[in-house]
Amino acid sequence: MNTRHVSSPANTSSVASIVAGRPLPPEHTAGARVSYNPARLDEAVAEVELVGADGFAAACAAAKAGQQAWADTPAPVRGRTIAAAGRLVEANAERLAALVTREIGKPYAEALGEVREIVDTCDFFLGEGRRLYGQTVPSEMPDKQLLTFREPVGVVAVVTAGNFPVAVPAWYIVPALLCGNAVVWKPAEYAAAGAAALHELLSRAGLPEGVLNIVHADGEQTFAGLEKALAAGTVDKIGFTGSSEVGVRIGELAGRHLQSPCLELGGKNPLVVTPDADLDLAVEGALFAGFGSAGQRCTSLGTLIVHESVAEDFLVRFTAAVDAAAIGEPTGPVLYGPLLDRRFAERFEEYLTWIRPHHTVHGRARPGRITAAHPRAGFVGDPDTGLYYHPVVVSGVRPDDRLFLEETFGPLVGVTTYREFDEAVELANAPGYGLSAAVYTNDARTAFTFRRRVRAGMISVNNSTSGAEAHLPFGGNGRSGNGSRQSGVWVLDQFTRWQSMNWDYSGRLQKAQMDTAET
Ligand code: UN1
Repeated sequence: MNTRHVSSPANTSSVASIVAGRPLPPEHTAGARVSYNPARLDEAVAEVELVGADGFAAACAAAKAGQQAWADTPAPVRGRTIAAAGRLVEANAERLAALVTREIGKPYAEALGEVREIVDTCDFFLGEGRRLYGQTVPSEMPDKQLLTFREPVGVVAVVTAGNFPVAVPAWYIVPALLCGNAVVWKPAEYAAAGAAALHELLSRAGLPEGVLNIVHADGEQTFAGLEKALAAGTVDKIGFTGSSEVGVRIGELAGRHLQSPCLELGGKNPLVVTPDADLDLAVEGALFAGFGSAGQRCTSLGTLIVHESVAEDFLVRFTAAVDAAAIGEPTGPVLYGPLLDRRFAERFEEYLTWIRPHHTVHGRARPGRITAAHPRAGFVGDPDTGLYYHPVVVSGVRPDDRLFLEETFGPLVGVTTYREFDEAVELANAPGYGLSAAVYTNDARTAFTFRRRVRAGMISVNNSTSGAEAHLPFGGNGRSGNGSRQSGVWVLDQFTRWQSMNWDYSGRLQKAQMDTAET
Protein backbone atom coordinates (compact mmCIF):
# COMPACT_ATOMS: atom_id res chain seq x y z
CA MET A 1 0.00 0.00 0.00
CA ASN A 2 1.15 3.49 -0.74
CA THR A 3 1.75 5.49 2.43
CA ARG A 4 2.70 8.85 0.99
CA HIS A 5 -0.34 10.70 2.36
CA VAL A 6 0.79 10.44 5.98
CA SER A 7 -1.04 13.61 6.96
CA SER A 8 -4.39 11.81 6.66
CA PRO A 9 -6.46 11.17 9.75
CA ALA A 10 -6.00 7.72 11.27
CA ASN A 11 -9.16 6.26 9.77
CA THR A 12 -8.41 7.51 6.25
CA SER A 13 -6.57 4.89 4.23
CA SER A 14 -4.26 5.43 1.29
CA VAL A 15 -5.16 3.43 -1.73
CA ALA A 16 -2.86 2.73 -4.65
CA SER A 17 -2.91 0.54 -7.76
CA ILE A 18 -1.43 -2.88 -7.01
CA VAL A 19 0.03 -4.71 -9.97
CA ALA A 20 1.79 -8.07 -9.62
CA GLY A 21 1.67 -7.61 -5.85
CA ARG A 22 3.33 -4.17 -5.76
CA PRO A 23 2.18 -0.56 -6.06
CA LEU A 24 2.65 0.80 -9.58
CA PRO A 25 5.76 3.02 -9.69
CA PRO A 26 5.28 6.81 -9.29
CA GLU A 27 5.83 7.57 -12.99
CA HIS A 28 2.34 6.20 -13.61
CA THR A 29 0.65 8.54 -11.14
CA ALA A 30 -1.95 10.83 -12.72
CA GLY A 31 -3.58 12.70 -9.86
CA ALA A 32 -5.47 11.70 -6.78
CA ARG A 33 -8.95 11.86 -5.38
CA VAL A 34 -10.57 11.36 -2.04
CA SER A 35 -13.43 9.00 -1.40
CA TYR A 36 -15.84 10.42 1.20
CA ASN A 37 -18.39 9.03 3.55
CA PRO A 38 -21.62 10.16 1.83
CA ALA A 39 -23.35 10.29 5.21
CA ARG A 40 -20.74 12.81 6.45
CA LEU A 41 -19.05 14.64 3.65
CA ASP A 42 -16.32 16.01 5.91
CA GLU A 43 -15.07 12.49 6.56
CA ALA A 44 -12.50 11.16 4.09
CA VAL A 45 -12.52 7.37 3.82
CA ALA A 46 -9.57 7.01 1.47
CA GLU A 47 -7.06 9.02 -0.47
CA VAL A 48 -6.85 7.34 -3.81
CA GLU A 49 -3.83 7.66 -6.04
CA LEU A 50 -4.89 7.50 -9.67
CA VAL A 51 -2.82 6.24 -12.56
CA GLY A 52 -2.89 7.25 -16.20
CA ALA A 53 -3.43 5.25 -19.37
CA ASP A 54 0.14 3.91 -19.36
CA GLY A 55 -0.34 2.60 -15.82
CA PHE A 56 -3.51 0.84 -16.87
CA ALA A 57 -1.76 -0.67 -19.88
CA ALA A 58 1.21 -1.70 -17.70
CA ALA A 59 -1.18 -3.59 -15.44
CA CYS A 60 -2.62 -5.41 -18.45
CA ALA A 61 0.88 -6.33 -19.64
CA ALA A 62 1.72 -7.70 -16.17
CA ALA A 63 -1.51 -9.68 -16.21
CA LYS A 64 -0.63 -11.11 -19.61
CA ALA A 65 2.77 -12.20 -18.31
CA GLY A 66 1.23 -13.96 -15.31
CA GLN A 67 -1.73 -15.58 -17.01
CA GLN A 68 -0.20 -18.68 -18.61
CA ALA A 69 1.10 -20.14 -15.34
CA TRP A 70 -2.38 -19.76 -13.86
CA ALA A 71 -4.02 -21.30 -16.94
CA ASP A 72 -1.64 -24.25 -16.57
CA THR A 73 -2.81 -24.80 -13.00
CA PRO A 74 -5.46 -27.56 -13.00
CA ALA A 75 -8.98 -26.17 -12.75
CA PRO A 76 -9.81 -28.09 -9.52
CA VAL A 77 -6.72 -26.50 -7.92
CA ARG A 78 -7.86 -23.06 -9.14
CA GLY A 79 -11.22 -23.90 -7.57
CA ARG A 80 -9.53 -24.55 -4.22
CA THR A 81 -7.85 -21.13 -4.41
CA ILE A 82 -11.25 -19.56 -5.10
CA ALA A 83 -12.65 -21.42 -2.08
CA ALA A 84 -9.80 -20.10 0.08
CA ALA A 85 -10.61 -16.59 -1.14
CA GLY A 86 -14.24 -17.13 -0.16
CA ARG A 87 -13.22 -18.20 3.34
CA LEU A 88 -11.05 -15.11 3.72
CA VAL A 89 -13.95 -12.89 2.69
CA GLU A 90 -16.28 -14.74 5.06
CA ALA A 91 -13.87 -14.35 7.98
CA ASN A 92 -13.67 -10.62 7.30
CA ALA A 93 -17.31 -10.08 6.33
CA GLU A 94 -18.25 -7.58 9.06
CA ARG A 95 -15.16 -5.46 8.51
CA LEU A 96 -15.66 -5.37 4.74
CA ALA A 97 -19.40 -4.64 5.07
CA ALA A 98 -18.73 -1.82 7.54
CA LEU A 99 -16.27 -0.28 5.12
CA VAL A 100 -18.80 -0.52 2.28
CA THR A 101 -21.40 1.20 4.49
CA ARG A 102 -18.95 3.94 5.40
CA GLU A 103 -17.78 4.54 1.87
CA ILE A 104 -21.00 4.40 -0.16
CA GLY A 105 -23.73 4.71 2.47
CA LYS A 106 -25.30 1.32 1.82
CA PRO A 107 -27.30 0.16 4.85
CA TYR A 108 -25.16 -2.24 6.85
CA ALA A 109 -27.57 -5.20 6.53
CA GLU A 110 -27.47 -4.81 2.75
CA ALA A 111 -23.71 -4.41 2.75
CA LEU A 112 -23.39 -7.62 4.73
CA GLY A 113 -25.67 -9.32 2.20
CA GLU A 114 -23.46 -8.03 -0.56
CA VAL A 115 -20.39 -9.55 1.08
CA ARG A 116 -22.32 -12.80 1.59
CA GLU A 117 -22.92 -12.82 -2.16
CA ILE A 118 -19.16 -12.93 -2.76
CA VAL A 119 -18.91 -15.96 -0.48
CA ASP A 120 -21.80 -17.64 -2.34
CA THR A 121 -20.09 -16.93 -5.65
CA CYS A 122 -16.85 -18.50 -4.41
CA ASP A 123 -18.78 -21.54 -3.10
CA PHE A 124 -20.44 -21.99 -6.46
CA PHE A 125 -17.22 -21.76 -8.46
CA LEU A 126 -15.30 -24.10 -6.18
CA GLY A 127 -17.53 -26.83 -7.62
CA GLU A 128 -17.17 -25.52 -11.16
CA GLY A 129 -13.41 -26.06 -10.86
CA ARG A 130 -14.15 -29.80 -10.78
CA ARG A 131 -16.53 -29.56 -13.71
CA LEU A 132 -15.58 -26.98 -16.33
CA TYR A 133 -16.82 -29.65 -18.69
CA GLY A 134 -15.96 -30.11 -22.31
CA GLN A 135 -17.78 -32.64 -24.49
CA THR A 136 -17.11 -35.73 -26.52
CA VAL A 137 -18.91 -35.45 -29.84
CA PRO A 138 -19.55 -38.23 -32.40
CA SER A 139 -17.75 -37.92 -35.71
CA GLU A 140 -19.41 -38.55 -39.07
CA MET A 141 -16.39 -40.74 -39.88
CA PRO A 142 -15.29 -44.04 -38.33
CA ASP A 143 -12.28 -44.23 -36.01
CA LYS A 144 -12.34 -40.55 -35.32
CA GLN A 145 -13.21 -38.74 -32.09
CA LEU A 146 -14.33 -35.16 -31.70
CA LEU A 147 -13.86 -33.26 -28.42
CA THR A 148 -14.50 -29.79 -27.09
CA PHE A 149 -12.60 -27.89 -24.39
CA ARG A 150 -13.09 -24.65 -22.52
CA GLU A 151 -9.98 -22.47 -22.65
CA PRO A 152 -9.47 -19.21 -20.74
CA VAL A 153 -9.80 -16.09 -22.88
CA GLY A 154 -6.61 -14.55 -21.40
CA VAL A 155 -6.69 -11.19 -19.61
CA VAL A 156 -10.03 -9.85 -18.41
CA ALA A 157 -10.34 -6.11 -17.70
CA VAL A 158 -13.11 -5.56 -15.17
CA VAL A 159 -14.52 -2.03 -14.90
CA THR A 160 -17.18 -1.66 -12.25
CA ALA A 161 -19.58 0.85 -10.69
CA GLY A 162 -19.64 1.63 -6.98
CA ASN A 163 -23.26 0.81 -6.08
CA PHE A 164 -22.34 -2.84 -5.59
CA PRO A 165 -18.68 -2.14 -4.92
CA VAL A 166 -17.65 -5.67 -3.94
CA ALA A 167 -20.31 -8.23 -5.01
CA VAL A 168 -20.71 -7.22 -8.64
CA PRO A 169 -16.92 -7.08 -9.22
CA ALA A 170 -16.71 -10.54 -7.66
CA TRP A 171 -19.28 -11.78 -10.18
CA TYR A 172 -16.62 -11.09 -12.81
CA ILE A 173 -13.40 -11.69 -10.91
CA VAL A 174 -14.26 -15.05 -9.32
CA PRO A 175 -15.41 -16.91 -12.46
CA ALA A 176 -12.76 -15.20 -14.61
CA LEU A 177 -10.06 -16.51 -12.27
CA LEU A 178 -11.65 -19.94 -11.99
CA CYS A 179 -11.55 -20.22 -15.77
CA GLY A 180 -7.79 -19.54 -15.77
CA ASN A 181 -7.74 -15.88 -16.74
CA ALA A 182 -5.75 -13.03 -15.25
CA VAL A 183 -7.71 -9.95 -14.15
CA VAL A 184 -7.14 -6.21 -14.11
CA TRP A 185 -9.86 -4.60 -12.01
CA LYS A 186 -10.70 -0.90 -12.24
CA PRO A 187 -13.24 -0.08 -9.51
CA ALA A 188 -15.21 3.16 -9.17
CA GLU A 189 -12.98 5.86 -7.67
CA TYR A 190 -15.59 6.81 -5.07
CA ALA A 191 -15.66 3.19 -3.85
CA ALA A 192 -11.92 2.57 -3.93
CA ALA A 193 -11.37 1.68 -0.28
CA GLY A 194 -13.85 -1.22 -0.29
CA ALA A 195 -12.37 -2.40 -3.58
CA ALA A 196 -8.84 -2.25 -2.18
CA ALA A 197 -9.95 -4.26 0.87
CA LEU A 198 -11.56 -6.94 -1.31
CA HIS A 199 -8.54 -7.08 -3.58
CA GLU A 200 -6.29 -7.55 -0.59
CA LEU A 201 -8.42 -10.42 0.76
CA LEU A 202 -8.65 -12.20 -2.60
CA SER A 203 -4.91 -11.80 -3.16
CA ARG A 204 -4.15 -13.54 0.13
CA ALA A 205 -5.77 -16.74 -1.18
CA GLY A 206 -2.57 -17.66 -3.00
CA LEU A 207 -2.90 -16.45 -6.57
CA PRO A 208 0.32 -16.38 -8.61
CA GLU A 209 1.94 -13.01 -9.29
CA GLY A 210 0.17 -10.82 -11.83
CA VAL A 211 -3.04 -12.85 -11.86
CA LEU A 212 -5.19 -10.35 -9.94
CA ASN A 213 -4.38 -6.66 -10.25
CA ILE A 214 -6.23 -3.54 -9.20
CA VAL A 215 -5.88 -0.19 -10.91
CA HIS A 216 -7.40 3.12 -9.84
CA ALA A 217 -7.95 5.55 -12.68
CA ASP A 218 -10.56 8.02 -13.84
CA GLY A 219 -12.92 7.23 -16.67
CA GLU A 220 -11.02 8.88 -19.52
CA GLN A 221 -7.65 7.43 -18.49
CA THR A 222 -9.32 4.03 -18.27
CA PHE A 223 -10.61 4.36 -21.82
CA ALA A 224 -7.20 5.43 -23.07
CA GLY A 225 -5.56 2.59 -21.13
CA LEU A 226 -8.00 0.04 -22.49
CA GLU A 227 -7.33 1.29 -26.00
CA LYS A 228 -3.58 0.88 -25.55
CA ALA A 229 -3.96 -2.57 -24.02
CA LEU A 230 -6.34 -3.73 -26.74
CA ALA A 231 -3.89 -2.53 -29.39
CA ALA A 232 -1.04 -4.33 -27.61
CA GLY A 233 -3.08 -7.52 -27.34
CA THR A 234 -2.97 -7.56 -23.55
CA VAL A 235 -6.73 -7.41 -22.93
CA ASP A 236 -8.87 -10.23 -24.26
CA LYS A 237 -12.21 -9.47 -22.64
CA ILE A 238 -13.78 -6.44 -21.02
CA GLY A 239 -16.39 -6.83 -18.32
CA PHE A 240 -18.22 -3.57 -17.64
CA THR A 241 -21.01 -2.72 -15.21
CA GLY A 242 -22.22 0.87 -15.34
CA SER A 243 -24.31 3.31 -17.32
CA SER A 244 -25.71 2.56 -20.75
CA GLU A 245 -23.91 5.63 -22.16
CA VAL A 246 -20.48 4.38 -21.08
CA GLY A 247 -21.46 0.85 -22.12
CA VAL A 248 -21.98 2.06 -25.69
CA ARG A 249 -18.46 3.51 -25.69
CA ILE A 250 -16.99 0.30 -24.28
CA GLY A 251 -18.88 -1.69 -26.91
CA GLU A 252 -17.56 0.50 -29.73
CA LEU A 253 -14.00 0.27 -28.44
CA ALA A 254 -14.12 -3.50 -27.98
CA GLY A 255 -15.82 -3.94 -31.36
CA ARG A 256 -12.95 -2.20 -33.13
CA HIS A 257 -10.76 -5.01 -31.78
CA LEU A 258 -13.32 -7.67 -32.69
CA GLN A 259 -14.08 -8.33 -29.08
CA SER A 260 -17.43 -8.87 -27.51
CA PRO A 261 -17.51 -7.37 -24.02
CA CYS A 262 -19.69 -8.39 -21.13
CA LEU A 263 -21.94 -5.34 -20.64
CA GLU A 264 -24.24 -4.97 -17.66
CA LEU A 265 -25.85 -1.56 -17.99
CA GLY A 266 -28.75 0.46 -16.71
CA GLY A 267 -32.38 -0.39 -16.34
CA LYS A 268 -35.78 1.26 -16.26
CA ASN A 269 -37.38 -1.67 -14.57
CA PRO A 270 -41.18 -1.90 -14.56
CA LEU A 271 -43.36 -3.45 -11.91
CA VAL A 272 -46.88 -4.25 -13.04
CA VAL A 273 -49.70 -4.52 -10.53
CA THR A 274 -52.62 -6.47 -12.00
CA PRO A 275 -56.20 -6.29 -10.69
CA ASP A 276 -55.91 -9.71 -9.05
CA ALA A 277 -52.66 -8.90 -7.22
CA ASP A 278 -52.26 -9.02 -3.46
CA LEU A 279 -51.93 -5.26 -3.04
CA ASP A 280 -50.13 -5.29 0.31
CA LEU A 281 -47.56 -7.70 -1.06
CA ALA A 282 -47.17 -5.49 -4.14
CA VAL A 283 -46.70 -2.40 -1.93
CA GLU A 284 -43.99 -4.15 0.06
CA GLY A 285 -42.24 -5.32 -3.11
CA ALA A 286 -42.48 -1.90 -4.76
CA LEU A 287 -41.12 -0.16 -1.66
CA PHE A 288 -38.04 -2.37 -1.56
CA ALA A 289 -37.59 -2.36 -5.34
CA GLY A 290 -37.97 1.40 -5.68
CA PHE A 291 -36.29 2.71 -2.58
CA GLY A 292 -34.00 -0.06 -1.32
CA SER A 293 -30.38 1.09 -1.85
CA ALA A 294 -31.95 4.54 -2.45
CA GLY A 295 -33.01 3.32 -5.89
CA GLN A 296 -29.39 2.97 -6.90
CA ARG A 297 -29.42 -0.59 -8.17
CA CYS A 298 -29.45 -1.28 -11.87
CA THR A 299 -32.37 -3.54 -10.99
CA SER A 300 -34.25 -0.84 -9.02
CA LEU A 301 -37.87 -0.20 -9.85
CA GLY A 302 -38.31 2.60 -12.37
CA THR A 303 -42.03 2.76 -13.13
CA LEU A 304 -45.02 1.20 -11.45
CA ILE A 305 -47.63 0.20 -14.00
CA VAL A 306 -50.86 -0.26 -12.08
CA HIS A 307 -54.22 -1.42 -13.36
CA GLU A 308 -56.60 1.53 -13.27
CA SER A 309 -59.16 -0.38 -11.20
CA VAL A 310 -56.74 -0.69 -8.26
CA ALA A 311 -54.54 2.35 -8.89
CA GLU A 312 -56.07 4.68 -6.33
CA ASP A 313 -56.13 2.06 -3.58
CA PHE A 314 -52.58 0.98 -4.41
CA LEU A 315 -51.24 4.54 -4.43
CA VAL A 316 -52.78 5.35 -1.04
CA ARG A 317 -51.17 2.26 0.50
CA PHE A 318 -47.88 2.78 -1.31
CA THR A 319 -47.45 6.42 -0.33
CA ALA A 320 -48.31 5.53 3.27
CA ALA A 321 -45.61 2.85 3.24
CA VAL A 322 -43.13 5.30 1.70
CA ASP A 323 -43.93 7.92 4.33
CA ALA A 324 -43.46 5.40 7.11
CA ALA A 325 -40.12 4.09 5.84
CA ALA A 326 -37.01 4.70 7.93
CA ILE A 327 -34.38 6.64 6.04
CA GLY A 328 -31.11 7.84 7.44
CA GLU A 329 -27.88 6.75 9.08
CA PRO A 330 -26.89 3.64 7.11
CA THR A 331 -25.29 1.91 10.08
CA GLY A 332 -28.83 1.55 11.47
CA PRO A 333 -31.89 -0.45 10.34
CA VAL A 334 -33.02 1.87 7.55
CA LEU A 335 -34.58 1.36 4.14
CA TYR A 336 -31.90 3.56 2.68
CA GLY A 337 -29.19 6.00 3.57
CA PRO A 338 -27.45 8.71 1.57
CA LEU A 339 -26.77 8.60 -2.17
CA LEU A 340 -23.46 7.08 -3.26
CA ASP A 341 -21.45 10.12 -4.19
CA ARG A 342 -21.80 13.81 -5.08
CA ARG A 343 -21.89 13.00 -8.78
CA PHE A 344 -25.06 10.92 -8.32
CA ALA A 345 -26.61 13.47 -5.97
CA GLU A 346 -26.10 16.23 -8.54
CA ARG A 347 -27.70 14.15 -11.25
CA PHE A 348 -30.61 13.26 -9.01
CA GLU A 349 -31.14 16.90 -8.13
CA GLU A 350 -31.49 17.65 -11.81
CA TYR A 351 -34.46 15.29 -11.91
CA LEU A 352 -35.94 16.89 -8.82
CA THR A 353 -35.70 20.27 -10.48
CA TRP A 354 -37.24 18.92 -13.62
CA ILE A 355 -40.28 17.41 -11.96
CA ARG A 356 -41.30 20.66 -10.29
CA PRO A 357 -44.73 21.75 -11.54
CA HIS A 358 -44.93 23.37 -14.94
CA HIS A 359 -41.73 22.02 -16.33
CA THR A 360 -42.17 21.09 -19.92
CA VAL A 361 -41.36 17.98 -21.87
CA HIS A 362 -41.26 17.93 -25.65
CA GLY A 363 -42.60 21.47 -25.70
CA ARG A 364 -45.80 20.70 -23.77
CA ALA A 365 -46.48 21.84 -20.23
CA ARG A 366 -46.94 18.97 -17.82
CA PRO A 367 -47.01 19.20 -14.08
CA GLY A 368 -45.04 16.60 -12.15
CA ARG A 369 -47.02 15.73 -9.06
CA ILE A 370 -45.14 14.57 -6.01
CA THR A 371 -47.62 12.44 -4.15
CA ALA A 372 -45.25 11.34 -1.42
CA ALA A 373 -42.29 13.15 0.00
CA HIS A 374 -40.68 12.16 3.22
CA PRO A 375 -40.70 15.01 5.74
CA ARG A 376 -37.19 16.22 6.44
CA ALA A 377 -37.84 15.73 10.15
CA GLY A 378 -38.07 12.02 9.53
CA PHE A 379 -34.39 11.73 8.81
CA VAL A 380 -32.21 10.23 11.47
CA GLY A 381 -29.04 11.01 9.54
CA ASP A 382 -27.68 14.49 9.08
CA PRO A 383 -29.37 15.88 5.98
CA ASP A 384 -27.20 18.98 6.02
CA THR A 385 -23.90 17.23 5.61
CA GLY A 386 -24.89 13.88 4.10
CA LEU A 387 -26.27 13.13 0.64
CA TYR A 388 -29.76 12.31 1.91
CA TYR A 389 -32.82 12.66 -0.31
CA HIS A 390 -36.53 12.35 0.25
CA PRO A 391 -38.26 9.43 -1.39
CA VAL A 392 -40.35 10.72 -4.25
CA VAL A 393 -43.36 9.14 -5.91
CA VAL A 394 -44.58 10.79 -9.06
CA SER A 395 -47.95 9.73 -10.36
CA GLY A 396 -49.37 10.36 -13.80
CA VAL A 397 -46.08 9.63 -15.54
CA ARG A 398 -46.60 9.41 -19.28
CA PRO A 399 -44.68 7.28 -21.80
CA ASP A 400 -42.99 10.33 -23.34
CA ASP A 401 -41.82 11.72 -19.98
CA ARG A 402 -38.14 11.79 -19.07
CA LEU A 403 -39.19 10.07 -15.86
CA PHE A 404 -40.70 7.23 -17.85
CA LEU A 405 -37.76 6.83 -20.21
CA GLU A 406 -34.61 7.56 -18.18
CA GLU A 407 -32.94 5.70 -15.35
CA THR A 408 -33.05 8.22 -12.48
CA PHE A 409 -30.76 6.23 -10.14
CA GLY A 410 -32.15 7.69 -6.96
CA PRO A 411 -35.15 7.39 -4.60
CA LEU A 412 -37.79 8.21 -7.19
CA VAL A 413 -40.57 6.01 -8.53
CA GLY A 414 -42.95 6.95 -11.32
CA VAL A 415 -46.50 5.61 -11.48
CA THR A 416 -48.68 5.11 -14.51
CA THR A 417 -51.87 3.17 -15.14
CA TYR A 418 -53.13 0.73 -17.75
CA ARG A 419 -56.44 -0.70 -18.84
CA GLU A 420 -55.67 -3.80 -20.93
CA PHE A 421 -52.88 -6.30 -20.24
CA ASP A 422 -51.40 -5.67 -23.70
CA GLU A 423 -50.99 -2.03 -22.75
CA ALA A 424 -49.11 -3.01 -19.57
CA VAL A 425 -46.69 -5.09 -21.63
CA GLU A 426 -46.23 -2.27 -24.10
CA LEU A 427 -45.53 0.21 -21.30
CA ALA A 428 -43.10 -2.24 -19.65
CA ASN A 429 -41.11 -2.55 -22.88
CA ALA A 430 -41.38 1.07 -24.01
CA PRO A 431 -38.23 2.62 -22.44
CA GLY A 432 -36.04 0.24 -24.46
CA TYR A 433 -34.11 -1.18 -21.53
CA GLY A 434 -34.51 -4.85 -20.73
CA LEU A 435 -32.92 -5.79 -17.45
CA SER A 436 -35.51 -6.73 -14.86
CA ALA A 437 -39.31 -6.65 -14.77
CA ALA A 438 -41.83 -7.71 -12.17
CA VAL A 439 -45.50 -8.57 -12.19
CA TYR A 440 -47.80 -8.96 -9.21
CA THR A 441 -50.56 -11.40 -10.06
CA ASN A 442 -52.16 -14.55 -8.75
CA ASP A 443 -52.91 -15.79 -12.23
CA ALA A 444 -50.43 -18.21 -13.78
CA ARG A 445 -51.47 -17.36 -17.31
CA THR A 446 -50.82 -13.65 -16.71
CA ALA A 447 -47.44 -14.43 -15.12
CA PHE A 448 -46.21 -16.64 -17.95
CA THR A 449 -47.56 -14.39 -20.69
CA PHE A 450 -45.78 -11.48 -19.03
CA ARG A 451 -42.56 -13.50 -18.92
CA ARG A 452 -42.79 -14.33 -22.59
CA ARG A 453 -43.69 -10.89 -23.85
CA VAL A 454 -41.63 -8.57 -21.68
CA ARG A 455 -38.14 -8.14 -23.09
CA ALA A 456 -36.18 -8.33 -19.86
CA GLY A 457 -33.36 -10.66 -18.93
CA MET A 458 -34.89 -11.23 -15.49
CA ILE A 459 -38.57 -11.57 -14.61
CA SER A 460 -40.00 -11.62 -11.09
CA VAL A 461 -43.46 -12.79 -10.20
CA ASN A 462 -44.75 -11.45 -6.88
CA ASN A 463 -41.30 -10.21 -5.95
CA SER A 464 -39.06 -7.19 -6.30
CA THR A 465 -37.30 -6.25 -9.54
CA SER A 466 -34.05 -6.20 -7.53
CA GLY A 467 -32.42 -8.88 -5.45
CA ALA A 468 -31.11 -11.27 -8.08
CA GLU A 469 -29.59 -14.44 -6.66
CA ALA A 470 -25.96 -15.29 -7.28
CA HIS A 471 -26.42 -18.45 -9.35
CA LEU A 472 -29.03 -17.43 -11.92
CA PRO A 473 -28.11 -15.74 -15.20
CA PHE A 474 -27.90 -12.00 -14.58
CA GLY A 475 -28.08 -9.49 -17.39
CA GLY A 476 -30.23 -7.72 -19.88
CA ASN A 477 -30.97 -6.74 -23.43
CA GLY A 478 -31.54 -3.50 -25.31
CA ARG A 479 -30.13 -0.49 -23.46
CA SER A 480 -29.40 -2.79 -20.50
CA GLY A 481 -26.69 -4.77 -22.23
CA ASN A 482 -25.59 -6.82 -25.18
CA GLY A 483 -27.17 -10.06 -24.04
CA SER A 484 -24.15 -11.27 -22.08
CA ARG A 485 -25.00 -13.02 -18.84
CA GLN A 486 -23.20 -13.13 -15.53
CA SER A 487 -23.47 -15.61 -12.69
CA GLY A 488 -23.97 -19.34 -12.47
CA VAL A 489 -22.71 -21.63 -15.20
CA TRP A 490 -23.83 -19.15 -17.87
CA VAL A 491 -20.94 -16.82 -17.15
CA LEU A 492 -18.45 -19.51 -18.17
CA ASP A 493 -19.22 -18.61 -21.78
CA GLN A 494 -17.90 -15.11 -21.07
CA PHE A 495 -14.58 -16.18 -19.65
CA THR A 496 -13.75 -19.21 -21.76
CA ARG A 497 -13.64 -19.80 -25.47
CA TRP A 498 -14.63 -23.11 -26.90
CA GLN A 499 -11.87 -25.05 -28.61
CA SER A 500 -12.61 -28.20 -30.59
CA MET A 501 -10.29 -31.09 -31.39
CA ASN A 502 -10.64 -33.88 -33.87
CA TRP A 503 -8.54 -36.98 -33.39
CA ASP A 504 -8.34 -39.45 -36.23
CA TYR A 505 -7.03 -42.90 -35.31
CA SER A 506 -8.05 -44.65 -38.55
CA GLY A 507 -4.54 -44.55 -39.96
CA ARG A 508 -5.68 -42.86 -43.17
CA LEU A 509 -6.69 -39.36 -44.27
CA GLN A 510 -10.45 -39.14 -43.83
CA LYS A 511 -11.94 -36.02 -45.35
CA ALA A 512 -14.93 -34.36 -43.70
CA GLN A 513 -17.86 -33.78 -46.08
CA MET A 514 -16.16 -36.08 -48.65
CA ASP A 515 -15.50 -39.38 -46.83
CA THR A 516 -18.63 -39.29 -44.70
CA ALA A 517 -19.73 -42.85 -43.96
CA GLU A 518 -22.75 -43.92 -46.08
CA THR A 519 -25.83 -44.80 -44.17
C1 UN1 B 1 -26.43 -3.76 -9.91
O1 UN1 B 1 -27.14 -2.90 -9.42
O2 UN1 B 1 -25.46 -3.45 -10.62
O3 UN1 B 1 -30.39 -7.65 -8.29
C2 UN1 B 1 -26.57 -5.19 -9.63
C3 UN1 B 1 -29.81 -7.06 -7.38
C4 UN1 B 1 -28.37 -7.28 -7.06
C5 UN1 B 1 -27.49 -6.92 -8.17
C6 UN1 B 1 -27.69 -5.54 -8.71
N1 UN1 B 1 -28.12 -8.58 -6.51
O4 UN1 B 1 -30.38 -6.28 -6.70
